[in-house]
Amino acid sequence: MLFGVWCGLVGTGLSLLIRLELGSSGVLSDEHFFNVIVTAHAFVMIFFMVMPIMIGGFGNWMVPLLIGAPDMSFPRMNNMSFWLLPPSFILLISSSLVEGGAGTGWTVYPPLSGIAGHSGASVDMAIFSLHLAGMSSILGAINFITTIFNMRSPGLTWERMSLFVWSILVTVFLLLLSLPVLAGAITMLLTDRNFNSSFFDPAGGGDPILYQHLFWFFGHPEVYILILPGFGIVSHIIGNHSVKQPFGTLGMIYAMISIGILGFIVWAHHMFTVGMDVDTRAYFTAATMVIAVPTGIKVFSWLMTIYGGNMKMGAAMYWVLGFIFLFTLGGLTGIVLSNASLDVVLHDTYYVVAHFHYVLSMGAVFAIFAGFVYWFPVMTGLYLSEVLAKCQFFLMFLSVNVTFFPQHFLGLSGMPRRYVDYPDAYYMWNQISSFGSLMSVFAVLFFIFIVWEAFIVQRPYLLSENASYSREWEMNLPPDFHGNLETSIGVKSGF
Ligand code: HAS
Ligand code: CU
Repeated sequence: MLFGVWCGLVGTGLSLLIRLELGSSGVLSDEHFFNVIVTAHAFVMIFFMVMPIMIGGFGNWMVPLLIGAPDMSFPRMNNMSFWLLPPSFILLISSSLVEGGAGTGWTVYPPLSGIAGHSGASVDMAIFSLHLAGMSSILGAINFITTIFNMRSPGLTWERMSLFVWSILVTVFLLLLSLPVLAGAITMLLTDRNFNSSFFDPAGGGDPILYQHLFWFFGHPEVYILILPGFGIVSHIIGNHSVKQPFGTLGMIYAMISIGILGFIVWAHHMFTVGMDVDTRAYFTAATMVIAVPTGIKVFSWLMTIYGGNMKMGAAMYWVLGFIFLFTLGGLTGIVLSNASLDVVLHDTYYVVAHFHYVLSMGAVFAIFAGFVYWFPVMTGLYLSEVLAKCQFFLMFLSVNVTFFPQHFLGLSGMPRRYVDYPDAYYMWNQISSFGSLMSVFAVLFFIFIVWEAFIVQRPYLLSENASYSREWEMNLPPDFHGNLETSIGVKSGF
Protein backbone atom coordinates (compact mmCIF):
# COMPACT_ATOMS: atom_id res chain seq x y z
CA MET A 1 0.00 0.00 0.00
CA LEU A 2 2.86 2.38 0.82
CA PHE A 3 4.53 1.47 -2.48
CA GLY A 4 1.23 2.23 -4.26
CA VAL A 5 0.83 5.56 -2.49
CA TRP A 6 4.39 6.54 -3.35
CA CYS A 7 3.93 5.57 -7.01
CA GLY A 8 0.62 7.44 -6.93
CA LEU A 9 2.54 10.59 -6.08
CA VAL A 10 4.89 9.95 -9.01
CA GLY A 11 1.88 9.43 -11.29
CA THR A 12 0.26 12.61 -9.97
CA GLY A 13 3.46 14.52 -10.70
CA LEU A 14 3.42 13.21 -14.27
CA SER A 15 -0.24 14.19 -14.67
CA LEU A 16 0.54 17.71 -13.48
CA LEU A 17 3.30 17.92 -16.12
CA ILE A 18 0.73 16.97 -18.78
CA ARG A 19 -1.75 19.59 -17.57
CA LEU A 20 0.95 22.26 -17.27
CA GLU A 21 1.90 21.68 -20.90
CA LEU A 22 -1.75 21.79 -22.01
CA GLY A 23 -2.65 24.74 -19.77
CA SER A 24 -1.81 27.06 -22.63
CA SER A 25 -1.43 26.61 -26.36
CA GLY A 26 1.98 26.71 -27.97
CA VAL A 27 4.51 23.91 -27.60
CA LEU A 28 6.60 24.25 -24.44
CA SER A 29 8.17 20.78 -24.44
CA ASP A 30 9.45 18.30 -27.00
CA GLU A 31 6.55 16.53 -28.76
CA HIS A 32 7.92 13.04 -28.27
CA PHE A 33 8.79 13.78 -24.66
CA PHE A 34 5.16 14.77 -24.05
CA ASN A 35 4.08 11.32 -25.21
CA VAL A 36 6.71 9.72 -22.96
CA ILE A 37 5.13 11.53 -20.00
CA VAL A 38 1.61 10.46 -21.03
CA THR A 39 2.75 6.84 -21.40
CA ALA A 40 4.53 6.80 -18.05
CA HIS A 41 1.55 8.47 -16.34
CA ALA A 42 -0.83 5.74 -17.54
CA PHE A 43 1.50 2.85 -16.67
CA VAL A 44 2.34 4.23 -13.24
CA MET A 45 -1.28 4.89 -12.32
CA ILE A 46 -2.63 1.55 -13.59
CA PHE A 47 0.11 -0.94 -12.68
CA PHE A 48 1.86 0.80 -9.79
CA MET A 49 -0.89 2.75 -8.05
CA VAL A 50 -4.42 1.33 -8.46
CA MET A 51 -3.54 -2.39 -8.67
CA PRO A 52 -0.98 -2.48 -5.81
CA ILE A 53 -3.21 -0.46 -3.47
CA MET A 54 -6.48 -2.24 -4.20
CA ILE A 55 -5.37 -5.83 -4.67
CA GLY A 56 -1.95 -5.86 -3.03
CA GLY A 57 -2.89 -3.50 -0.19
CA PHE A 58 -6.57 -3.77 0.73
CA GLY A 59 -6.85 -7.30 -0.73
CA ASN A 60 -3.96 -8.76 1.24
CA TRP A 61 -4.93 -6.98 4.41
CA MET A 62 -8.67 -7.46 4.46
CA VAL A 63 -9.31 -10.76 2.66
CA PRO A 64 -7.74 -12.98 5.39
CA LEU A 65 -9.58 -10.96 8.07
CA LEU A 66 -12.89 -11.12 6.23
CA ILE A 67 -12.75 -14.89 5.66
CA GLY A 68 -11.41 -15.63 9.14
CA ALA A 69 -7.99 -16.88 8.00
CA PRO A 70 -4.71 -16.26 9.85
CA ASP A 71 -2.95 -15.06 6.67
CA MET A 72 -2.75 -15.69 2.92
CA SER A 73 -2.00 -19.24 1.72
CA PHE A 74 1.50 -18.61 0.38
CA PRO A 75 3.15 -15.74 2.31
CA ARG A 76 6.52 -16.20 0.57
CA MET A 77 4.96 -16.17 -2.89
CA ASN A 78 3.15 -13.05 -1.76
CA ASN A 79 6.46 -11.51 -0.80
CA MET A 80 7.87 -12.32 -4.23
CA SER A 81 4.75 -10.85 -5.84
CA PHE A 82 5.55 -7.60 -4.04
CA TRP A 83 9.29 -7.57 -4.67
CA LEU A 84 8.81 -7.96 -8.43
CA LEU A 85 7.19 -4.53 -8.46
CA PRO A 86 10.12 -2.26 -7.48
CA PRO A 87 12.38 -3.63 -10.26
CA SER A 88 9.46 -3.39 -12.66
CA PHE A 89 8.94 0.24 -11.66
CA ILE A 90 12.66 0.97 -12.01
CA LEU A 91 12.67 -0.55 -15.51
CA LEU A 92 9.72 1.64 -16.48
CA ILE A 93 11.21 4.85 -15.13
CA SER A 94 14.66 4.15 -16.56
CA SER A 95 13.11 3.34 -19.94
CA SER A 96 12.41 7.08 -20.25
CA LEU A 97 16.09 7.84 -19.58
CA VAL A 98 17.42 5.94 -22.61
CA GLU A 99 17.11 7.02 -26.24
CA GLY A 100 14.34 9.53 -25.60
CA GLY A 101 11.97 7.10 -23.84
CA ALA A 102 8.87 5.15 -24.87
CA GLY A 103 6.25 7.50 -26.31
CA THR A 104 3.93 4.73 -27.41
CA GLY A 105 0.97 5.22 -25.08
CA TRP A 106 0.10 2.46 -22.60
CA THR A 107 -1.28 0.42 -25.51
CA VAL A 108 2.23 0.09 -27.09
CA TYR A 109 0.77 -0.31 -30.60
CA PRO A 110 3.08 -1.30 -33.43
CA PRO A 111 4.27 0.04 -35.85
CA LEU A 112 5.04 3.03 -33.57
CA SER A 113 6.40 0.65 -30.92
CA GLY A 114 8.28 -1.34 -33.57
CA ILE A 115 11.99 -1.03 -34.26
CA ALA A 116 11.40 1.67 -36.90
CA GLY A 117 9.24 3.80 -34.60
CA HIS A 118 11.34 3.39 -31.45
CA SER A 119 14.82 2.22 -32.41
CA GLY A 120 16.41 2.44 -28.94
CA ALA A 121 16.15 0.16 -25.93
CA SER A 122 13.38 2.09 -24.19
CA VAL A 123 10.42 0.07 -25.55
CA ASP A 124 12.28 -3.15 -24.72
CA MET A 125 12.70 -1.95 -21.16
CA ALA A 126 9.02 -1.02 -20.97
CA ILE A 127 8.15 -4.52 -22.23
CA PHE A 128 10.34 -6.13 -19.54
CA SER A 129 8.71 -3.87 -16.96
CA LEU A 130 5.29 -5.18 -18.04
CA HIS A 131 6.58 -8.76 -17.92
CA LEU A 132 7.60 -8.31 -14.28
CA ALA A 133 4.44 -6.46 -13.25
CA GLY A 134 2.38 -9.16 -14.98
CA MET A 135 4.27 -11.94 -13.20
CA SER A 136 3.70 -10.15 -9.90
CA SER A 137 -0.04 -10.00 -10.56
CA ILE A 138 -0.26 -13.64 -11.63
CA LEU A 139 1.51 -14.80 -8.45
CA GLY A 140 -0.84 -12.63 -6.39
CA ALA A 141 -3.86 -14.00 -8.26
CA ILE A 142 -2.87 -17.64 -7.60
CA ASN A 143 -2.45 -16.77 -3.93
CA PHE A 144 -5.87 -15.11 -3.62
CA ILE A 145 -7.66 -17.95 -5.42
CA THR A 146 -6.01 -20.56 -3.18
CA THR A 147 -6.66 -18.56 -0.03
CA ILE A 148 -10.31 -17.80 -0.73
CA PHE A 149 -11.10 -21.35 -1.88
CA ASN A 150 -9.33 -23.18 0.92
CA MET A 151 -9.02 -20.98 3.97
CA ARG A 152 -12.53 -19.69 4.66
CA SER A 153 -13.52 -20.25 8.26
CA PRO A 154 -15.93 -23.18 8.81
CA GLY A 155 -19.51 -22.21 8.02
CA LEU A 156 -18.56 -19.23 5.87
CA THR A 157 -20.35 -20.40 2.73
CA TRP A 158 -19.98 -18.69 -0.66
CA GLU A 159 -23.22 -16.72 -0.33
CA ARG A 160 -22.24 -15.45 3.12
CA MET A 161 -18.79 -14.30 2.08
CA SER A 162 -18.19 -10.53 2.11
CA LEU A 163 -18.80 -8.75 -1.19
CA PHE A 164 -15.32 -7.28 -0.96
CA VAL A 165 -13.81 -10.77 -0.93
CA TRP A 166 -16.05 -11.71 -3.86
CA SER A 167 -14.86 -8.68 -5.80
CA ILE A 168 -11.23 -9.64 -5.22
CA LEU A 169 -11.96 -13.24 -6.26
CA VAL A 170 -13.53 -12.18 -9.57
CA THR A 171 -10.71 -9.67 -10.14
CA VAL A 172 -7.93 -12.21 -9.68
CA PHE A 173 -9.62 -14.61 -12.11
CA LEU A 174 -9.63 -11.81 -14.67
CA LEU A 175 -5.93 -11.25 -13.97
CA LEU A 176 -5.11 -14.92 -14.34
CA LEU A 177 -6.94 -15.24 -17.67
CA SER A 178 -6.00 -11.92 -19.30
CA LEU A 179 -2.38 -11.22 -18.33
CA PRO A 180 -0.87 -14.21 -20.18
CA VAL A 181 -2.40 -12.82 -23.39
CA LEU A 182 -0.70 -9.46 -22.79
CA ALA A 183 2.53 -11.28 -22.00
CA GLY A 184 2.23 -13.15 -25.31
CA ALA A 185 1.55 -9.97 -27.28
CA ILE A 186 4.44 -7.99 -25.83
CA THR A 187 6.81 -10.96 -26.16
CA MET A 188 5.87 -11.23 -29.85
CA LEU A 189 6.55 -7.49 -30.11
CA LEU A 190 9.89 -8.03 -28.42
CA THR A 191 10.91 -10.71 -30.94
CA ASP A 192 9.64 -8.52 -33.81
CA ARG A 193 11.90 -5.76 -32.52
CA ASN A 194 14.98 -7.84 -31.79
CA PHE A 195 14.93 -11.23 -33.53
CA ASN A 196 13.53 -10.48 -37.00
CA SER A 197 10.14 -12.13 -36.50
CA SER A 198 7.22 -10.33 -38.19
CA PHE A 199 4.09 -11.12 -36.18
CA PHE A 200 2.96 -7.51 -36.50
CA ASP A 201 4.86 -6.47 -39.63
CA PRO A 202 3.01 -6.71 -42.97
CA ALA A 203 6.34 -6.80 -44.79
CA GLY A 204 6.85 -10.30 -43.42
CA GLY A 205 3.21 -11.40 -43.64
CA GLY A 206 2.24 -10.15 -40.18
CA ASP A 207 -0.54 -7.79 -39.15
CA PRO A 208 -0.43 -4.86 -36.70
CA ILE A 209 -4.18 -5.32 -36.09
CA LEU A 210 -3.37 -8.70 -34.53
CA TYR A 211 -1.47 -6.80 -31.82
CA GLN A 212 -4.51 -4.64 -31.13
CA HIS A 213 -6.75 -7.69 -30.76
CA LEU A 214 -4.29 -9.34 -28.36
CA PHE A 215 -3.74 -6.14 -26.39
CA TRP A 216 -7.44 -5.38 -25.92
CA PHE A 217 -8.28 -8.98 -25.07
CA PHE A 218 -6.17 -8.13 -22.04
CA GLY A 219 -6.93 -4.38 -21.95
CA HIS A 220 -10.67 -4.50 -21.54
CA PRO A 221 -10.69 -7.06 -18.69
CA GLU A 222 -7.93 -4.89 -17.18
CA VAL A 223 -10.29 -1.92 -16.80
CA TYR A 224 -12.67 -4.14 -14.82
CA ILE A 225 -9.70 -5.37 -12.79
CA LEU A 226 -9.20 -1.73 -11.85
CA ILE A 227 -12.81 -1.12 -10.82
CA LEU A 228 -14.12 -4.41 -9.36
CA PRO A 229 -12.18 -4.18 -6.05
CA GLY A 230 -13.57 -0.63 -5.83
CA PHE A 231 -17.07 -2.07 -6.21
CA GLY A 232 -16.24 -4.42 -3.33
CA ILE A 233 -14.98 -1.62 -1.10
CA VAL A 234 -18.10 0.43 -1.82
CA SER A 235 -20.45 -2.49 -1.08
CA HIS A 236 -18.60 -3.21 2.15
CA ILE A 237 -18.71 0.37 3.40
CA ILE A 238 -22.35 0.91 2.44
CA GLY A 239 -23.35 -2.35 4.14
CA ASN A 240 -21.60 -1.39 7.37
CA HIS A 241 -22.54 2.29 7.43
CA SER A 242 -26.22 1.59 6.85
CA VAL A 243 -26.04 -1.13 9.53
CA LYS A 244 -27.76 -3.74 7.37
CA GLN A 245 -26.92 -6.42 4.85
CA PRO A 246 -26.19 -5.00 1.39
CA PHE A 247 -29.37 -5.09 -0.68
CA GLY A 248 -29.48 -8.03 -3.08
CA THR A 249 -26.20 -9.57 -2.00
CA LEU A 250 -26.65 -12.62 -4.21
CA GLY A 251 -27.58 -10.41 -7.17
CA MET A 252 -24.44 -8.37 -6.55
CA ILE A 253 -22.35 -11.56 -6.65
CA TYR A 254 -23.93 -12.66 -9.93
CA ALA A 255 -23.53 -9.12 -11.32
CA MET A 256 -19.78 -9.14 -10.59
CA ILE A 257 -19.35 -12.58 -12.16
CA SER A 258 -21.35 -11.42 -15.22
CA ILE A 259 -19.22 -8.28 -15.56
CA GLY A 260 -16.14 -10.51 -15.36
CA ILE A 261 -17.35 -12.90 -18.08
CA LEU A 262 -18.78 -10.20 -20.37
CA GLY A 263 -15.55 -8.23 -19.99
CA PHE A 264 -13.80 -10.87 -22.11
CA ILE A 265 -16.10 -10.63 -25.14
CA VAL A 266 -16.24 -6.88 -25.81
CA TRP A 267 -12.59 -6.01 -26.52
CA ALA A 268 -12.97 -4.74 -30.09
CA HIS A 269 -14.98 -1.70 -28.93
CA HIS A 270 -11.51 -0.14 -28.68
CA MET A 271 -10.91 -0.87 -32.36
CA PHE A 272 -14.04 0.41 -34.15
CA THR A 273 -11.90 2.51 -36.51
CA VAL A 274 -9.55 -0.23 -37.75
CA GLY A 275 -11.81 -1.40 -40.59
CA MET A 276 -13.78 -4.31 -39.12
CA ASP A 277 -16.87 -5.30 -41.04
CA VAL A 278 -20.21 -3.87 -40.02
CA ASP A 279 -21.56 -7.10 -38.48
CA THR A 280 -18.54 -7.38 -36.22
CA ARG A 281 -18.97 -3.77 -35.13
CA ALA A 282 -22.69 -4.39 -34.47
CA TYR A 283 -21.81 -7.40 -32.30
CA PHE A 284 -19.21 -5.54 -30.25
CA THR A 285 -21.56 -2.58 -29.79
CA ALA A 286 -24.38 -4.82 -28.54
CA ALA A 287 -22.18 -6.96 -26.31
CA THR A 288 -20.63 -3.86 -24.74
CA MET A 289 -24.00 -2.30 -23.98
CA VAL A 290 -25.12 -5.49 -22.20
CA ILE A 291 -22.55 -4.70 -19.45
CA ALA A 292 -24.73 -1.74 -18.41
CA VAL A 293 -27.23 -4.33 -17.05
CA PRO A 294 -25.08 -5.99 -14.33
CA THR A 295 -23.44 -2.62 -13.61
CA GLY A 296 -26.91 -1.11 -13.21
CA ILE A 297 -27.74 -3.94 -10.80
CA LYS A 298 -24.73 -2.90 -8.72
CA VAL A 299 -25.64 0.82 -8.75
CA PHE A 300 -29.31 0.29 -7.91
CA SER A 301 -28.50 -2.27 -5.19
CA TRP A 302 -26.17 0.25 -3.54
CA LEU A 303 -28.91 2.87 -3.66
CA MET A 304 -31.41 0.39 -2.21
CA THR A 305 -28.99 -0.44 0.61
CA ILE A 306 -28.75 3.24 1.49
CA TYR A 307 -32.52 3.66 1.19
CA GLY A 308 -34.08 2.70 4.50
CA GLY A 309 -30.71 2.12 6.13
CA ASN A 310 -29.69 3.63 9.43
CA MET A 311 -27.07 5.78 7.72
CA LYS A 312 -23.98 7.01 9.52
CA MET A 313 -22.63 9.81 7.36
CA GLY A 314 -18.91 9.48 8.03
CA ALA A 315 -16.22 10.77 5.68
CA ALA A 316 -15.89 7.32 4.05
CA MET A 317 -19.58 7.50 3.13
CA TYR A 318 -18.98 10.85 1.38
CA TRP A 319 -16.43 9.18 -0.87
CA VAL A 320 -18.85 6.32 -1.51
CA LEU A 321 -21.67 8.64 -2.54
CA GLY A 322 -19.24 10.59 -4.74
CA PHE A 323 -18.17 7.29 -6.26
CA ILE A 324 -21.70 6.18 -7.12
CA PHE A 325 -22.60 9.50 -8.76
CA LEU A 326 -19.41 10.03 -10.75
CA PHE A 327 -18.80 6.39 -11.70
CA THR A 328 -22.32 6.28 -13.14
CA LEU A 329 -21.58 9.43 -15.15
CA GLY A 330 -18.43 7.81 -16.54
CA GLY A 331 -20.31 4.57 -17.23
CA LEU A 332 -22.94 6.45 -19.24
CA THR A 333 -20.30 8.08 -21.48
CA GLY A 334 -18.93 4.54 -21.93
CA ILE A 335 -22.33 3.53 -23.30
CA VAL A 336 -22.13 6.49 -25.69
CA LEU A 337 -18.69 5.32 -26.87
CA SER A 338 -19.85 1.74 -27.32
CA ASN A 339 -21.91 2.85 -30.35
CA ALA A 340 -19.59 1.98 -33.24
CA SER A 341 -21.00 4.73 -35.42
CA LEU A 342 -20.49 7.41 -32.74
CA ASP A 343 -17.11 6.05 -31.77
CA VAL A 344 -15.81 6.68 -35.29
CA VAL A 345 -15.87 10.41 -34.47
CA LEU A 346 -15.11 10.16 -30.76
CA HIS A 347 -12.28 7.61 -30.89
CA ASP A 348 -8.90 9.08 -29.87
CA THR A 349 -10.49 12.36 -28.75
CA TYR A 350 -10.64 13.87 -25.27
CA TYR A 351 -14.17 12.46 -24.92
CA VAL A 352 -12.54 9.06 -24.35
CA VAL A 353 -10.10 10.67 -21.90
CA ALA A 354 -13.04 12.21 -20.01
CA HIS A 355 -14.86 8.84 -19.98
CA PHE A 356 -12.03 6.86 -18.49
CA HIS A 357 -11.06 9.47 -15.95
CA TYR A 358 -14.61 9.53 -14.63
CA VAL A 359 -14.54 5.76 -14.12
CA LEU A 360 -10.91 5.72 -12.93
CA SER A 361 -10.00 9.02 -11.22
CA MET A 362 -13.48 9.35 -9.78
CA GLY A 363 -14.37 5.66 -9.68
CA ALA A 364 -11.30 3.63 -8.74
CA VAL A 365 -9.51 6.47 -6.92
CA PHE A 366 -12.62 7.55 -4.97
CA ALA A 367 -13.06 3.91 -3.89
CA ILE A 368 -9.43 3.85 -2.72
CA PHE A 369 -9.99 7.04 -0.70
CA ALA A 370 -13.21 5.55 0.71
CA GLY A 371 -11.41 2.36 1.72
CA PHE A 372 -8.46 4.22 3.18
CA VAL A 373 -10.62 6.56 5.26
CA TYR A 374 -12.87 3.68 6.33
CA TRP A 375 -10.15 1.19 7.24
CA PHE A 376 -7.63 3.70 8.62
CA PRO A 377 -8.66 2.93 12.23
CA VAL A 378 -8.41 -0.81 11.54
CA MET A 379 -4.95 -0.42 10.03
CA THR A 380 -3.44 2.06 12.47
CA GLY A 381 -5.63 2.04 15.59
CA LEU A 382 -6.17 5.77 15.10
CA TYR A 383 -8.95 8.02 13.82
CA LEU A 384 -8.62 10.60 11.06
CA SER A 385 -10.14 14.00 11.77
CA GLU A 386 -13.69 13.63 10.40
CA VAL A 387 -14.06 17.37 9.79
CA LEU A 388 -10.82 17.70 7.86
CA ALA A 389 -11.51 14.49 5.93
CA LYS A 390 -14.92 15.78 4.86
CA CYS A 391 -13.46 19.15 3.79
CA GLN A 392 -10.80 17.31 1.81
CA PHE A 393 -13.48 15.24 0.07
CA PHE A 394 -15.29 18.38 -1.13
CA LEU A 395 -12.05 19.92 -2.38
CA MET A 396 -11.20 16.76 -4.31
CA PHE A 397 -14.75 16.35 -5.63
CA LEU A 398 -14.72 19.90 -6.96
CA SER A 399 -11.24 19.77 -8.45
CA VAL A 400 -11.53 16.48 -10.33
CA ASN A 401 -14.81 17.62 -11.86
CA VAL A 402 -13.26 20.94 -12.90
CA THR A 403 -10.41 18.94 -14.43
CA PHE A 404 -12.35 16.33 -16.33
CA PHE A 405 -15.83 17.65 -17.12
CA PRO A 406 -14.54 20.21 -19.69
CA GLN A 407 -12.71 17.36 -21.44
CA HIS A 408 -16.11 16.09 -22.68
CA PHE A 409 -16.54 19.39 -24.54
CA LEU A 410 -13.00 19.27 -25.93
CA GLY A 411 -13.59 15.74 -27.20
CA LEU A 412 -16.98 16.51 -28.72
CA SER A 413 -15.43 19.41 -30.60
CA GLY A 414 -12.68 17.18 -31.91
CA MET A 415 -9.56 17.69 -29.82
CA PRO A 416 -7.41 14.55 -30.23
CA ARG A 417 -5.70 12.83 -27.29
CA ARG A 418 -1.91 12.30 -27.06
CA TYR A 419 -1.04 15.62 -28.75
CA VAL A 420 1.31 18.17 -27.23
CA ASP A 421 -0.57 21.22 -28.55
CA TYR A 422 -3.94 22.38 -29.86
CA PRO A 423 -5.54 25.18 -31.89
CA ASP A 424 -6.54 28.28 -29.90
CA ALA A 425 -10.24 27.33 -30.22
CA TYR A 426 -9.65 24.74 -27.46
CA TYR A 427 -7.87 27.19 -25.16
CA MET A 428 -10.60 27.97 -22.63
CA TRP A 429 -11.59 24.44 -21.62
CA ASN A 430 -7.96 23.35 -21.49
CA GLN A 431 -7.07 26.21 -19.19
CA ILE A 432 -9.98 25.36 -16.87
CA SER A 433 -9.01 21.69 -16.91
CA SER A 434 -5.41 22.51 -15.99
CA PHE A 435 -6.60 24.76 -13.17
CA GLY A 436 -8.67 21.88 -11.79
CA SER A 437 -5.66 19.59 -11.99
CA LEU A 438 -3.53 22.03 -9.99
CA MET A 439 -6.34 22.22 -7.42
CA SER A 440 -6.50 18.43 -7.16
CA VAL A 441 -2.76 18.29 -6.43
CA PHE A 442 -3.37 20.60 -3.47
CA ALA A 443 -6.24 18.33 -2.41
CA VAL A 444 -3.82 15.37 -2.42
CA LEU A 445 -1.29 17.32 -0.34
CA PHE A 446 -4.12 18.22 2.04
CA PHE A 447 -4.90 14.51 2.42
CA ILE A 448 -1.28 13.76 3.30
CA PHE A 449 -1.52 16.48 5.93
CA ILE A 450 -4.68 14.85 7.36
CA VAL A 451 -2.92 11.49 7.68
CA TRP A 452 0.07 13.19 9.33
CA GLU A 453 -2.28 15.02 11.68
CA ALA A 454 -3.90 11.74 12.74
CA PHE A 455 -0.52 10.29 13.70
CA ILE A 456 0.41 13.42 15.66
CA VAL A 457 -2.90 13.82 17.53
CA GLN A 458 -3.31 10.05 18.19
CA ARG A 459 -7.09 9.78 18.51
CA PRO A 460 -7.41 6.17 19.74
CA TYR A 461 -9.75 3.68 18.12
CA LEU A 462 -11.91 2.31 20.92
CA LEU A 463 -13.77 -0.88 20.16
CA SER A 464 -16.34 -0.20 22.89
CA GLU A 465 -17.41 3.03 21.18
CA ASN A 466 -18.08 1.05 18.04
CA ALA A 467 -20.36 -1.63 19.39
CA SER A 468 -22.40 -1.67 16.19
CA TYR A 469 -19.25 -2.45 14.21
CA SER A 470 -18.84 -5.91 15.68
CA ARG A 471 -16.71 -8.44 13.87
CA GLU A 472 -19.85 -10.05 12.46
CA TRP A 473 -20.85 -6.70 10.94
CA GLU A 474 -17.38 -6.17 9.52
CA MET A 475 -17.60 -9.53 7.81
CA ASN A 476 -21.15 -8.84 6.56
CA LEU A 477 -22.30 -12.00 8.30
CA PRO A 478 -25.94 -12.62 9.09
CA PRO A 479 -26.87 -12.37 12.80
CA ASP A 480 -27.60 -16.11 12.92
CA PHE A 481 -24.03 -16.97 11.92
CA HIS A 482 -22.74 -19.80 14.10
CA GLY A 483 -19.31 -20.34 12.53
CA ASN A 484 -16.08 -20.67 14.36
CA LEU A 485 -14.61 -17.18 14.12
CA GLU A 486 -12.83 -16.91 17.43
CA THR A 487 -10.42 -19.77 16.90
CA SER A 488 -9.57 -19.08 13.29
CA ILE A 489 -8.97 -15.32 13.24
CA GLY A 490 -6.55 -15.11 16.11
CA VAL A 491 -5.33 -11.80 17.45
CA LYS A 492 -4.85 -9.86 14.24
CA SER A 493 -6.29 -6.39 14.44
CA GLY A 494 -8.56 -4.04 16.26
CA PHE A 495 -11.80 -5.38 14.84
FE1 HAS B 1 -14.52 2.25 -20.85
C1 HAS B 1 -12.42 3.25 -23.40
C2 HAS B 1 -17.02 1.63 -23.12
C3 HAS B 1 -16.52 0.99 -18.33
C4 HAS B 1 -11.87 2.41 -18.67
N1 HAS B 1 -12.54 2.77 -20.99
C5 HAS B 1 -11.88 3.16 -22.13
C6 HAS B 1 -10.50 3.46 -21.80
C7 HAS B 1 -10.34 3.19 -20.46
C8 HAS B 1 -11.64 2.76 -19.98
C9 HAS B 1 -9.06 3.32 -19.66
O1 HAS B 1 -17.20 1.16 -26.17
C10 HAS B 1 -9.47 4.01 -22.77
C11 HAS B 1 -8.48 2.98 -23.21
C12 HAS B 1 -7.48 3.62 -24.13
O2 HAS B 1 -6.40 3.99 -23.67
O3 HAS B 1 -7.77 3.76 -25.33
N2 HAS B 1 -16.43 1.48 -20.76
C13 HAS B 1 -17.29 1.34 -21.78
C14 HAS B 1 -18.57 0.80 -21.30
C15 HAS B 1 -18.39 0.61 -19.94
C16 HAS B 1 -17.07 1.04 -19.62
C17 HAS B 1 -19.81 0.54 -22.09
N3 HAS B 1 -14.27 1.80 -18.89
C18 HAS B 1 -15.20 1.29 -18.02
C19 HAS B 1 -14.64 1.11 -16.71
C20 HAS B 1 -13.32 1.50 -16.82
C21 HAS B 1 -13.11 1.94 -18.18
C22 HAS B 1 -15.40 0.56 -15.52
C23 HAS B 1 -12.24 1.53 -15.80
C24 HAS B 1 -12.41 1.64 -14.52
N4 HAS B 1 -14.69 2.43 -22.85
C25 HAS B 1 -15.78 2.08 -23.59
C26 HAS B 1 -15.47 2.24 -25.03
C27 HAS B 1 -14.15 2.69 -25.10
C28 HAS B 1 -13.70 2.80 -23.73
C29 HAS B 1 -16.36 1.97 -26.17
C30 HAS B 1 -13.32 2.96 -26.37
C31 HAS B 1 -13.40 4.39 -26.79
C32 HAS B 1 -12.41 4.68 -27.87
O4 HAS B 1 -12.84 5.13 -28.94
O5 HAS B 1 -11.20 4.50 -27.67
C33 HAS B 1 -19.44 0.02 -19.01
O6 HAS B 1 -18.88 -0.98 -18.19
C34 HAS B 1 -20.07 1.07 -18.14
C35 HAS B 1 -21.29 0.50 -17.43
C36 HAS B 1 -21.85 1.46 -16.40
C37 HAS B 1 -22.96 2.20 -16.55
C38 HAS B 1 -23.43 3.12 -15.45
C39 HAS B 1 -24.32 2.47 -14.40
C40 HAS B 1 -25.50 1.77 -14.98
C41 HAS B 1 -26.79 2.14 -14.75
C42 HAS B 1 -27.86 1.35 -15.44
C43 HAS B 1 -28.69 2.15 -16.40
C44 HAS B 1 -27.94 2.58 -17.62
C45 HAS B 1 -28.28 2.24 -18.88
C46 HAS B 1 -27.55 2.87 -20.06
C47 HAS B 1 -29.39 1.30 -19.20
C48 HAS B 1 -23.75 2.19 -17.81
C49 HAS B 1 -27.17 3.25 -13.82
C50 HAS B 1 -28.44 3.92 -20.70
C51 HAS B 1 -27.62 4.83 -21.58
C52 HAS B 1 -27.63 6.20 -21.55
C53 HAS B 1 -26.64 6.99 -22.37
C54 HAS B 1 -28.60 7.02 -20.72
CU1 CU C 1 -13.14 -1.57 -23.04
